[in-house]
Amino acid sequence: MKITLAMLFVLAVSGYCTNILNVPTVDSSLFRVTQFASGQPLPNSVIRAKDGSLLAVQSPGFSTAQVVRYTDTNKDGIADGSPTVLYSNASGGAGTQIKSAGELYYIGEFGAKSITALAPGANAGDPLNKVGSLDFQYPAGHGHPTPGLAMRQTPGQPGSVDLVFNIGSEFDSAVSTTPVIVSGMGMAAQSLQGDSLYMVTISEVGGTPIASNLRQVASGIRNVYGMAFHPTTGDLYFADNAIDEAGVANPLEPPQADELNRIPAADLGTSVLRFGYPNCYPQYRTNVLLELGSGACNGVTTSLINFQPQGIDASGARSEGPAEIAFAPSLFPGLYQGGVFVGFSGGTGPQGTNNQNPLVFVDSTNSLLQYFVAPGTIGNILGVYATEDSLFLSDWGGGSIYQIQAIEAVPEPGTFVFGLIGLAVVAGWRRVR
Ligand SMILES: [Ca+2]
Ligand SMILES: [Ca+2]
Ligand SMILES: [Ca+2]
Repeated sequence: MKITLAMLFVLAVSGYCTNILNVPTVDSSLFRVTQFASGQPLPNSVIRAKDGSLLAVQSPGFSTAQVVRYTDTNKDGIADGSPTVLYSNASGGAGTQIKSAGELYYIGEFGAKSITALAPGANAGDPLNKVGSLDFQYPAGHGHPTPGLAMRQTPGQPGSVDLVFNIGSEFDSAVSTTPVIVSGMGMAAQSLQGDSLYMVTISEVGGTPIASNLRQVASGIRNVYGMAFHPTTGDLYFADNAIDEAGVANPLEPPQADELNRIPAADLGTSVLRFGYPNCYPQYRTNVLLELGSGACNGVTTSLINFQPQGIDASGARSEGPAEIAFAPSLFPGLYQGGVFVGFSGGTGPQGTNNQNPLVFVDSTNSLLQYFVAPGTIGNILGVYATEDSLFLSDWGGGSIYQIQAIEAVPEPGTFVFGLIGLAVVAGWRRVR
């Protein structure tokens, strides 16, 4: 196959970009990176539909929650033009995540304070129809009313899915006092505690979601947004947003480090593990477990790893505010197998720019932590989603979706002369088969 200068020019201007990877920590020759979509209103989260298209939650004006559909017919990592709107709720407020483990999709609607169930139509491009919702009543001034979601098929119950969601903390660094009320999907109103994760089983048989068996699965969390089930063990991993710093300027750093935690599959729904907030937590920068009060750490399940600054320098770059997480694509190189990618929304540093917004990789032993995309590279990495061979990053503030695809095989020797763009081209064309 002959690659012409004209082709290279087209690629150069049409979204191929290897520069968001944290080179040389990351070997960029192992990946094809493309700007899948750009100029979009606050893209937040994506999921692969059954027909291979990509559904994304976007939020025009931070007021309307939408699900839009992208296709990439030639599989070059760049969407086929503007997406199609499949669902739009003008009173939904900003959308958060989109998840599915069966036939229905579930999205978080931050403004409506709902988790909304959407049914696909007969054809992949048909509108999504709202068929139910869980509706939350938060006390005024509640600090963390943001729905984070994880889903799995219910073990031993065909046609049912388990939905895990967070009830974040009412305050920044104190125990929540006012219950949150939930109702919907056939459930009468029930009181939920802040600082907690809950799981509910939802039957999708017949197309209308019916919820049951609502139970608390964790306490002592502050604000969990990113959650994912391990693809082989079924353990639930989640990132917890730590107690905030008092100000944005160094040396005012947060007291607590953001955490990666785990609930073993055997404990999920059978016991309520405690994770320490607000009185037992790892100190920022030192990892020292702080125990505020006698016995505060008794029985606490400690974090797997804490998100500490990596090679911090005068720039103040670091990670702050974990968002979605995803286990590594199964076709990513060996180093990444079994590991977790964690997006960070970041925050404005003392330099006036967001330099706390990396994509962090944690390896399968929870010992290696590295920036896969360095702080300050793109906007707010709220969305991280894995397919078999790709990570999709939703850059909320930057309005873009990126695809990072593994280049699976060693390319033929002749293709080396084309450099990185050449490799990307070859990988893209091979994939069209
Ligand atoms: Ca394309
Ligand atoms: Ca925080
Ligand atoms: Ca904790």
